[in-house]
Amino acid sequence: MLEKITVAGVSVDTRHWIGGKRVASGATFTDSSPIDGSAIGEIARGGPAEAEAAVAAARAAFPAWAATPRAERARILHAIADGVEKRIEELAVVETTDNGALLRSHRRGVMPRVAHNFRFFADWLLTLGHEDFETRGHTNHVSWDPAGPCVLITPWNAPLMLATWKVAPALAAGDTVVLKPAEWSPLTASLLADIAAEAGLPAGVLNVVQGYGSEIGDTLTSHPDVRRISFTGSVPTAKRIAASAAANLTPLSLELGGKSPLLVFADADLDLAVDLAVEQYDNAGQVCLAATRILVEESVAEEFTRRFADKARALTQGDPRDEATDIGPNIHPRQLEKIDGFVRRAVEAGARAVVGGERGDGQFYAPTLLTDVAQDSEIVQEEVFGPVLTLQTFADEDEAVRLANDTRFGLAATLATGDPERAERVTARLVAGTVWVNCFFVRDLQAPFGGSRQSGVGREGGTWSFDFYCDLKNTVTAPNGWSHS
Ligand code: TXE
Repeated sequence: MLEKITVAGVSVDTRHWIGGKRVASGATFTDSSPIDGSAIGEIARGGPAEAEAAVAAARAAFPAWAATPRAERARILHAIADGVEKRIEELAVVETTDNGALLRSHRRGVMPRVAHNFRFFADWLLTLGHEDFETRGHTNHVSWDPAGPCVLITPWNAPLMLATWKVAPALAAGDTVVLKPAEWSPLTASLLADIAAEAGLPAGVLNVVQGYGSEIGDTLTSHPDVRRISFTGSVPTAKRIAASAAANLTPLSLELGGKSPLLVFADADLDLAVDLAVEQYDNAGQVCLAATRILVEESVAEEFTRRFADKARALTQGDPRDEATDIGPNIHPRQLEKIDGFVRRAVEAGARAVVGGERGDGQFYAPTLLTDVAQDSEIVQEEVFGPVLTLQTFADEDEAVRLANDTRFGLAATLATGDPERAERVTARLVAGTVWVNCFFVRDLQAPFGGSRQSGVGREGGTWSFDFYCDLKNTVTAPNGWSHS
């Protein structure tokens, strides 16, 4: 195994990062690019031994990091953000090569947001006030104590973005971290380890272990020294992690999938509604928040569908490094098989592909819109995680809400309506962690983020992140302090 590989001109270390050192494994796995299916390189394939070593390193580094003054922790987080900003171009090209998402959005949107994740939680840490109050002359002092080593397990659809929006608050809180990136997109986590070390983050505070979740995951998630587990990924894996964490009752934050609705009312600005719908193909549909179920009021359904189809057919699919590309490839041949299977079974069950409905060359799937789908069908109920949307109609507000809420998920919902009162009424009845009204994907780190039902457990963002990554402690002191008189 080569210790370092060159990816789009950038040198990337393929080994784990444990206790401030690069560590190889005997075994490796091949990382491939979704752009053309070519092999990028061999990556260290961790197992229980590396998981143990990483947790031990995080445990050893914890007391000193937890005791580091907040201002110093914040300074180092800002230095990491500086490092990210200096390497935006490198991070963007490596991420695009690794996961196939658009280079232009990595360059201009995602990587600047990665830096912002560190700055935001560094600043928020400094505003986090201890609280004092009195009970019958006794003082209560509520403090935010660092919790300990955290295991952070992340997916491939937005690798560095999702990793850092866990890593940054955990480090800010004074916790130490074992990060396990997805095996389909392992590279930018390795670059983050370099950046953090250059920024002066002490050895062992951030550890990165590579490998298959099925081989390394259980050791991490059942480990008695791990104090928090934050996971973004699929529902079945989340259930497995929850079962494994139950051994030690380790607190979990789970950000899972969705089957979010876009509700288009007849009073909506139809052009806006069409734009919101087309936006759901972003990242080739591999977005947990995507509103993949379009629900349209009957009276405007035909016109909406016509305008949507025109726009969707005009999208450019191709090389994600090309500025003109709207939709890149899907992450992996297995994901493509999965998408194709969903669409084929839906069509066999009577669905009609108004747009797309088939694979393209290589790892591309044509942006697809399916109509004539039943509410209880697989295609309406299950997350596809590809550029596949369904369209259903509704007669009135009650039916819209009933259809919108009728899945086992509750991550997000988007409304297109020209009536503010309707927006308020409908929003109040929707089961969703985030509701967007006449907009989509506007995210602020101050806001709580997470899902209801099987879309997740817990919320992260702003104070909610510190709620999760800290142990809250209430200290009660007697009225006369230390003396008995
Ligand atoms: O997810 P997994 P996969 C959904 C989406 C997609 C499906 C499958 O529907 O089609 O999940 O994707 C690690 N212990 N989402 O198979 O398995 C794994 O190594 C500990 C939605 O890639 O959940 C990776 O790092 N960890 C989602 C991470 O879990 C384990 C984003 C996610 O992989 C593990 C991704 C184990 N036993 C997929 N097994 C979203 N919410 O945005 C695997 N992992």
